[in-house]
This record gives sequence, structure tokens and C-alpha cells, in this order.
Amino acid sequence: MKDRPLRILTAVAAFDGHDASVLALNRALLEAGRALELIYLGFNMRSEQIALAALQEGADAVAVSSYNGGHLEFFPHLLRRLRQLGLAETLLFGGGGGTILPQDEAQLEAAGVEKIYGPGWSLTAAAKDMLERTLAARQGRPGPPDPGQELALSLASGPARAARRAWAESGRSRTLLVAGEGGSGKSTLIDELVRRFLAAFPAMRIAILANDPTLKRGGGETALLADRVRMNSIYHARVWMRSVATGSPYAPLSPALPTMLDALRGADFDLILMETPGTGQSGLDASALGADVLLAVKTRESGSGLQLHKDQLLRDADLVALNKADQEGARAAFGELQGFLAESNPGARLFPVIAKAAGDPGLDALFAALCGRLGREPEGPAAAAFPAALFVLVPHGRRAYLAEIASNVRAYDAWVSGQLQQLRQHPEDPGGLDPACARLLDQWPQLWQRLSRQAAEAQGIAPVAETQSGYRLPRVALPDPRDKLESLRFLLEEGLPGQFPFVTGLHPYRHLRGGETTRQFAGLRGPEETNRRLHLLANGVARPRLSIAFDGITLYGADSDEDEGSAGKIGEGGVAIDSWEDMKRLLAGFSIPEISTSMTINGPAPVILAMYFVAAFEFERERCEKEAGAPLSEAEEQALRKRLLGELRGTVQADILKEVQAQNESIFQPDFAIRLLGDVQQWFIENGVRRFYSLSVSGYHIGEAGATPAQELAFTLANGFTYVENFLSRGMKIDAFAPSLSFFFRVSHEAEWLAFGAVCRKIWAIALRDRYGASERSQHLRFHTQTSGRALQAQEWDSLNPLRLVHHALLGLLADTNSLHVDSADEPMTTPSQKWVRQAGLIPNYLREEAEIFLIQNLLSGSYAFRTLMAELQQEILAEFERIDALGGVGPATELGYQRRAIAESSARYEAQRSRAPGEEPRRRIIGYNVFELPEGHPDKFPEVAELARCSPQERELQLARVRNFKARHRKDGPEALERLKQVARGEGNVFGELLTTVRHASLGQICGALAEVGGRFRKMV
Ligand code: B12
Repeated sequence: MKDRPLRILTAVAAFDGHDASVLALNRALLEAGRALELIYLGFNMRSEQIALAALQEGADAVAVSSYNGGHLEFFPHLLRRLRQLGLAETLLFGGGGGTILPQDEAQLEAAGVEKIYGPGWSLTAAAKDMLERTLAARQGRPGPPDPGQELALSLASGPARAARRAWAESGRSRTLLVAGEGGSGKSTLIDELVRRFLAAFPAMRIAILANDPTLKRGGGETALLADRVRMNSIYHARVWMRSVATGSPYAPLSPALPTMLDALRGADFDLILMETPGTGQSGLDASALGADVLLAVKTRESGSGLQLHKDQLLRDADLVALNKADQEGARAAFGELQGFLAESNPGARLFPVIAKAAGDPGLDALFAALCGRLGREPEGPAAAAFPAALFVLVPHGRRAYLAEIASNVRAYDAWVSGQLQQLRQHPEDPGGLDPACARLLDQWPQLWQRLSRQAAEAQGIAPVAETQSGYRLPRVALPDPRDKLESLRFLLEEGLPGQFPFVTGLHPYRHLRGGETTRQFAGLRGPEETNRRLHLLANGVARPRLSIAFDGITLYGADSDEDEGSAGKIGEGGVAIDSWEDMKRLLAGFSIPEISTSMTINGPAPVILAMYFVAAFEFERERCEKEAGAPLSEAEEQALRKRLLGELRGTVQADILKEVQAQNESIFQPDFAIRLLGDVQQWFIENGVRRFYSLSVSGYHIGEAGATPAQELAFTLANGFTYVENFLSRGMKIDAFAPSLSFFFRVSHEAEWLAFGAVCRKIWAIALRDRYGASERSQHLRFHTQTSGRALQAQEWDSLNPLRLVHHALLGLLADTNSLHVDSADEPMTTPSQKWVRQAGLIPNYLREEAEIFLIQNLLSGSYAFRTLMAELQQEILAEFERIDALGGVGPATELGYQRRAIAESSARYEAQRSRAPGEEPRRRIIGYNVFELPEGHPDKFPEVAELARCSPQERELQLARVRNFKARHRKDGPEALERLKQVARGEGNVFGELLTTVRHASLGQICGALAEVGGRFRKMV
């Protein structure tokens, strides 16, 4: 008999979305050549949830990655929870790159963690080691080989029995089989049904058996069991879920299912839901399972009438759900299904549902009918109405926007080469040129003269800069006007700085001093400590540009006191903000109208932004009252508010699409989250907020999650165009919002970074001009750049990372970025300490003030290498636009997980390339990491980190006390404010407008909880 495959459960720790390593680890485990069933839980998993899943899944080992700090508290808490559930023998593995220091590693292993894999381990080696350790541990205690018997045993275990005793209701188990193709949304639908069952029947006990296929890969038979990722409702005392592998590649269902069903029935579950694997279920015989109700899940892709006639499941089904009913074409599919069922299975009932939406009426109707069939409640209304279109990200008529933009850009290039060809063929007769080109050429000699002087003088800048050796360099290097062909090429392909297509930059002349471009990311410990860091960074800077990092708890819209096991994460990796009062502490001592503040916050962005606005207002009010020596009248307050709104400057990231695709900080159902974002922008327009960017469309996180440069740029620009389409569809005018959009990219070691700024500015400008008819200001693509953190290494970080940083910063400046953050050399281990922040902050100043090349603004103009790279990168980006277009645009592609998969594949490739297999040449050479390395144990290999930015227990206690105190003070007014907010969110009102009041009465966690009740919680994706 075959040995039972190992069952390993992987997850990312609570309030942590760093899943790049665990996703690549999953792949390495599945490719390691062993029989394995891998259960993946997803990111942001609390220790209670992980331990419960380990119990229910019968896991031999649990592997958790933790990057957002607090590991010294989190892992021991998880170990305690595992032991409490009787899982003392389940091995616990961990990793978190350089953030888990060698001394932490030793401490955690001494506390009972089997092994922490530090930055010296490649993922392939870590996976192999984990499997060997797990196998060795299991050999000492072989369990029953049959998964059904094993499930029965775990159900009979102490903790499971104790839980069952607490369950009140008993009766006959009913079984519901949910069948449908892969991608039809079965897991989402099951989760929504479970949520409704739990709410409607307070004593009902539910078990779920989710089947997934076993595949042959990497020399072993393995299964990736990831249904838990999609499910939010299963971590509940009355729910037991087991992920089941089919056991062999061609089996439609696990042969152990009947024994498993018996075990669950024996354990008195009231309702057992079985989910079929979806793919490869051609041989599925549902009748063998004796289900009481068969629910078939279909989508518009389920096929035409002919296909339907071949589908036995549809003939047997009691209920049929047409999921994703909001998609174009679903109505027609509904009609076909209706016709088929009327003819072939008249007893079945059909429901159009949108499982992803919160409180979908179609799903409510299906639920009512299901209750009826399970003998619980009368059936609902006989007919289920087809839903009116819900939230529409991009209207159907404009769905081809990305393909159209790609052709706009290609058309521009074709027009340029046509013009150049014309001039090449008739150099003396430019009359055949487009009149605009002829004019450009005509004016060029004078413009050339003027550019060297007047434009520069207008900005108080000398047009010519002198080097220390006495060379007189032009600030903008331009082609000789006598060379007409080259002049026209330059003007059309690159443009003068400040002129379409803005390849050489948005502004005619850039200031020489470097201070303007820096915007260092800061956030550590409590609000006061971060405030001190912000003052340090702003010291001596005329108009400080702050950039705030929030801790994991804040990023997930929770309160510091929400989860005991994650208390160690308070103030780690960013500042802890629970209420508007914390925001005020954070900004103390700054003159708000004089600063510009960038906030890296996404899911809870509207709430944090409202806190910022309220804190800013309170500061100004206090200042005015102090000056006047009296409280402000209502009219004065109004006037102050109006003035301040026009003055507030900054950016809030708020880019939900890239959260779903890469950074994993979504907290609401994406459609609802994007509506909130639109509310902010609408409110800005209506209330004269002109200097605050409501959205920073971010590629950085896509890149750091593992995307190639071209993927990062393409996905990000595509996201940007999607927001444009969405805002237009809400009736906003392009020139009212386009200038408020900004972008955020990474720079790293790949050659493509030499051309990224130029290509992105060009694509944006052409699209905004030619497709959207936008003004010149709207055609400007403004972006912030940050050097890549993932390119930095823990090995010899103090001497080697600075080399990388200077190179990356150089590329950022060559791209004429509008602002730049240079990472610190100690980035792989901790929030940057002061010494390394200073070094990082001064790198751009070194490049622009001490080094001389940046005296010339358009250093790359005319270079063959630059132009070749531009052409290649542009081609790759446009091809990616077309791939996304073929999937229906950014919204549908994101829902399908296209970008996530593409990023994860590139990320795993990157890790494999940098992996150091003994005796093999690495495919990606990284100095000091896989080539030119110091020997193991060398004192300089992992230099000590002198200053760790970790929150002290006292600071944590202070934060906990503050949030508890805030909630206590608002016990009465808080609930009323939250109720009002929910009303606005349910209706058509502007949620941001209401939030400006709500934040004065409720904490971040309370507000996000209330909004999630209305809009639905985010459902993770693999
Ligand atoms: C990539 C990255 C991101 C990406 C994450 C994308 C994603 N989907 O994963 C983005 C840009 C989105 C991001 C965001 C943030 N990040 Co970040 N991020 C990193 C970075 C650069 C690399 C981490 C990584 O994934 N490396 C790739 C892996 C494969 O390699 P590795 O880390 O060397 O790990 C090796 C081994 O340890 C082992 N391993 C790792 N994990 C595990 C797990 C198991 C079970 C096993 C067996 C092995 C194993 O495998 C690797 C093999 O070589 C680090 C800094 C750094 N250079 O390490 C910061 C870092 C982890 N981030 C940090 C922070 C603070 C954040 C933010 C909170 C910032 C903010 N306030 O907004 C956000 C939070 C995001 C979130 N949702 O939680 C801090 C954490 C600081 C701390 N703990 O004190 C770091 C250290 C940077 C810094 N110095 O500030 N980040």
C-alpha cells in the first residue's frame, strides 16, 4: 500500500502580506519529488486560524513566513495554540528573510520551532530540508494510511470532541454536493452559503470537504489544496473544513470520500458540503456519494445549448447557480440554461448569482431554496430575477481601452517614422510634411536659441553649467538645428523637456539641488517616535516631503488591540495608527500647509485620509485660535476649512488594483473599495482639493512581489488607464482628475530601468492626448521612484548594498523621476536605522551635487542604446496590454488572477535564478550572495545590525491603552456614527464626506469593520 502523502500547511503570518517567499516555497515543495499534499492558507493569517486549520487538515507540519516583525511573539503564540489543540507533534517551520535575525532564530528554535530558514537558504534547499525533517518525524509515529480513517481519528481527538460537546443541535446530517468547472467560483459560493447558514441557524454545525486534483509533477504525486484561501467564513467554532486530494491524477474524486462522509456523519455534523475538484471531473458520478442536494455551478462560459445537452450534472442537479451574472453575456447564458432545464430537468431551479458581491440578492434566493431542499425553511420566491448590472469598473462599450491605447501608441510611432521618411526622401522640400512638423522645423533654430536662455532664465537657472574643470555644458543637450532630420527625430520621438511626448522629462529645466527629489519612507514604533524620525528627515528642508509607512495592523484596517497573538506587530515596519488622535501625534510640530505628505495606505486609505484631514484641520484651528486669542466662530471655521482644503498637499496610495494583484492589503471587496476611491476623488473635485493626489498608481509592489520590469510597468499603466475609465464612467471630466493621479515605480539592476521613465511618460502622454483628448497638464505622467528592496541582500549588507543603491538611484535620476526614495543598506533586516537612512538620503544629493554628469538634464537623449531599449520595452508593454485586453481588460483579468499568476511565476524564476546549487553556476549573479562570497562563519558575512527599530513592550502597552481609552470615550457616540456611515455606504452618498465625521467618534478597526459589513470583506486569491 502507498504511504500516505505528507500533508504540509503553509501560510503568511497575521497582518502580513509578504507572500512572495511562501508562494515560491509552495512551488519548490511541489517540485521536490515527494508525495505531498500542500494546504495553502494565504496571507494575513492569525495564529488561531493557522492552528485550527492544522488540526482540521491533519497537517504533519506547518510552515509560516513572517516579515512584518513581531515574530518573537507570533511564533511562540502559534506554538502554544498548536499545543492547546493537541498538536504537540506537528512541526513548525518559519522564515522571513533577514528580518528574523540570527539571535531571533536561535531563540525561536529553542522555544520549539523546528527550523527557521534565514536568508542564507535557497528555497529549493529549504523545501528539501523541510520535507526530510517532516518525513523523519512521521516515521516515528505512522498514522493510518487511509485519509478517511485519519479524519475520523482527528475528529475523535480531544479538542474536536470538546468542541462537539458544546454544539447544541443534533439531527440527521444532510449532504450538499457543489459541482462545477474550475474557475466557476464554487469556493466563493460555498463560503457565502456557509456565512448565511451560520447566521440563520445559530446551532448548525457545518463540515466542508473540498476536493482538488492530485497531479504528477517534479517526480512525485502532489496536490495543491488552496480552497481555504478564498474562504472567509470557515474559521468559526461551528465549521470544520478538510481539503481532500483526489489521490491519483485521473480520479474525479478521492476514493476516501465515502469513509470521510461516514466519519463526519458520525461526528454529528448537521450539514456536509462537498466541493468537487472542478477540473478533470469528466468521470464524476455524483450519485455514488448519496448527496441530498446537488447544486451545479455554471458561468457564462459553460457553453451553448449543445454543450449543455451533454452535461449529466445539469440533468441531475436540484439547483443550478449561474455565477458571475454581472458579466457581459451572462444574460444570454441564463436564457440558454433556462431553456435546457425546462426541457431536460424541470424540477431544478435556476438562480443568477454574483457570489463575490456582499449580500447578493440572487444568492439570498438560492440560499432560501437550498434551505427548503434541506428541509429547513420554505422555499423562496419561485422566480429569481436577473440582477441589474452592479458596479461596473469599465463600461462594456469601452472595454477595448487597452488594445486601443496600444494602437494609439503604435499609430503615433508610425506617423513619426512616416514624417522622418518624408524628410529623408525630400530633405530640401519639407512641404510634404505634416504642417505641424513643418512648423516645428521652421521654429526650431529660434527655439534652440531661446531654450538655451529664456526658458532657463525664466526659472532662475543658468542655461549653461560649468564643471570644475571649466567645461561649459548645456543644461539641455540639443541636436544641431542644421541637421533637420535629427532635429525632427528628436522633437517627435523624444520631445524637448516639458514637451510632448515628454520622453526627456515633464519640465523644461530641473533644479540642480538634490534635496527636492527625496522622499524617505518613515514609520516606526508609536506616533511619537515616527514624529521624531520625520523631524529628523525634514531638518533643514524648506518644504518637507514626508512619507509615512504604517504598521501591518493599520495597513489591514485593524486596531492594535484586535489580536493577542499579533501584539508584537504593533509599530513594526511602520507606525501604529488607531485613531485620528494618533494621527495628530504623528504630525505634531509641522506646519501642515507647508508640508507635503505621502501615505502608503490602501485598503483603509479613505479612513486614514479622513484622519489626516481632521488632524490637519485641528492643528490649524488651534494655531489660529492661539493667534487670535479666542475660539473661532462657525463662519471662521468654515473659511479656515475652505482655505486648508486648497492648501493640503500630498498623496495617498489607495491603489486597490495592485493590492489585489501584488501587495495583498485589500480589506474590502474590490468593487466596493474602488467605489470608495471614486468617492474620495469626487469629494476632492467638489471641495477644491487640488494639491492632494487621491491615488498613486503603484508598480513598486508589483515589481517587488516578483514581476519583471516590463510586467510591472505594463500592469501599472493598465491599472492607471482602468481608473481613468472608471472615473470617466462616473461622469468626472478627464482634466478634473487626471492631474491628481500619480505613479510609483521601482528601479533595480535590470537594463530596462534605463528607459522606464521615458517609455511610461510617452505611453501616458499619447493615450491621454489621443484617446482621452486631455489637456497638456493631464498628459503629464508624474511618478515617484523607489530603489528595489528585493535586490538588496543580507550578506555583507553594509559594504555591498550601498553599491547597489547608488546604481539604482542613478537610474532613477536618469529617468527624471519626480521624487526618489533610496532604500537603506540595512533594508533586508529592519526598518532603516538613522545612520543608514542618512546615507540613503544623501545618495541622490551625491549624484546631483557632487558628481557632475547631472548638470546635463537629458543625458540619454539621442543614444542608440537608450532608443533601442525604449523600443523593446515599449513593445513588451503594449503586448502585455493586448494580453490583458484579450482577457476582458484589467478587471476581469485581475478576477481571474492573471496578473498574480504572472507575477508569482516571474518571482519563482527569479528565486531559482539566484539560487546557489552547490557546484553550479548561478544564472543570476549576485555579488557576495552567490558569487564572490565570503565563507560561512566569516565575521563580515552577516554584519550585526546595531540599531533595531523594534517597538518596546512599554510602547506597545501605551498604544493598547490609548486605543482602549479612545473606544471607551466613544462608547456612546461611536455606534451612532458608525450606523450613519453604513447608511451612507448603502446608499448613493459620498462615503469620504461622512468619514470626516465618523473618524472623530470611532477607531480605524471599528470603521473598517462597519464598512466591510456593507461592502463585503476581501476574499483572497492564491
Ligand atoms: C518584497 C518585499 C515587499 C513587497 C512584498 C510583495 C509580496 N507580495 O510578497 C512589498 C513591496 C509589497 C512590500 C511591502 C511592505 N513591506 Co516589505 N519587503 C520586501 C523585501 C524587499 C523582500 C522580501 C522578500 O519577499 N524576499 C524574497 C524572499 C524569497 O527571499 P528572502 O526574504 O531572502 O527569504 C529567504 C529565506 O529566508 C527563505 N524564506 C523566507 N520566508 C520563508 C518561509 C518559510 C516557511 C521557509 C521555509 C523559508 C522562507 O526563503 C528565501 C530564500 O532565499 C524585504 C526586504 C528584504 N530585502 O528582504 C522588505 C521588508 C520585509 N518589508 C518591510 C515592510 C515594513 C513592508 C511594509 C509593511 C511597508 C509599509 N509600511 O507599507 C509593506 C507591507 C506589505 C504587506 N502587505 O504586509 C520590512 C519589514 C521590517 C521589519 N520587520 O522590521 C522589510 C524588511 C523592509 C524594510 N527594511 O523596511 N514588501
